[in-house]
Amino acid sequence: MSTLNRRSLILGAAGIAALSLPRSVWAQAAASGPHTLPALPYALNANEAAIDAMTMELHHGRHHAAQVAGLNTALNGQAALSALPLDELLMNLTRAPEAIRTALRNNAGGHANHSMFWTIMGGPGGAPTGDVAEAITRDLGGFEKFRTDFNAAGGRVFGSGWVFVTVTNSGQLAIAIRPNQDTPLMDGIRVLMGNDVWEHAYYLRYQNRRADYLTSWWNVLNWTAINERYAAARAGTLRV
Ligand code: MN3
Repeated sequence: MSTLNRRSLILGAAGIAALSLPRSVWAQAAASGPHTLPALPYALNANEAAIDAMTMELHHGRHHAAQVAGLNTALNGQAALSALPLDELLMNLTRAPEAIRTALRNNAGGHANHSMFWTIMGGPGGAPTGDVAEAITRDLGGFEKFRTDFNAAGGRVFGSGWVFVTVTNSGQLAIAIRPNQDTPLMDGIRVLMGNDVWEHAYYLRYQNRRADYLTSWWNVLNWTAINERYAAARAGTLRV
């Protein structure tokens, strides 16, 4: 039996068992759990060229932290689901008990999206480098067109959501948008990079001017980190 099939059986059994549990089990708060808030890989003021330190502190320390806590709460008592890596959890949401599926979607999605988001910033911005630069030229029409199209896509997100660049295991890039905390990972598609266009990501400095935030964001990108993600995607080791 393959690992995947064995996991499917385990999840299936867990789902059946979970449905028979009283509703109050879902409401129990988990003080800790399988998922943890990653530390920022730089100081809170490292992205001042686009994002102020107070926004970074609230965004990471409150918003993202709340999603990690919410995810662990939703997973309370879910041994099989708790054992899954975050990306596999997102790829298997339909196997989760319906009572916790929305909480998992929102909180696991948010945890994955923000974990990616922190790692691709803290850099000097500028033009893309390395293999990513070549892929952008090949698949997205060059850096200027890519940046214009990406910002336009981010502007089209109605309400709250994300704009991403997805990557296949052969290195093909594409721009994608998702509402709320949804992620292409839910569709089995890997994420190279992405920008958070929820108002909490930019409102303190930019108020309602999302377009200005989208434009400034490129000034703090870390193309070295993005190239590392690109190499991992092609090696089949990129997770969230
Ligand atoms: Mn956010």
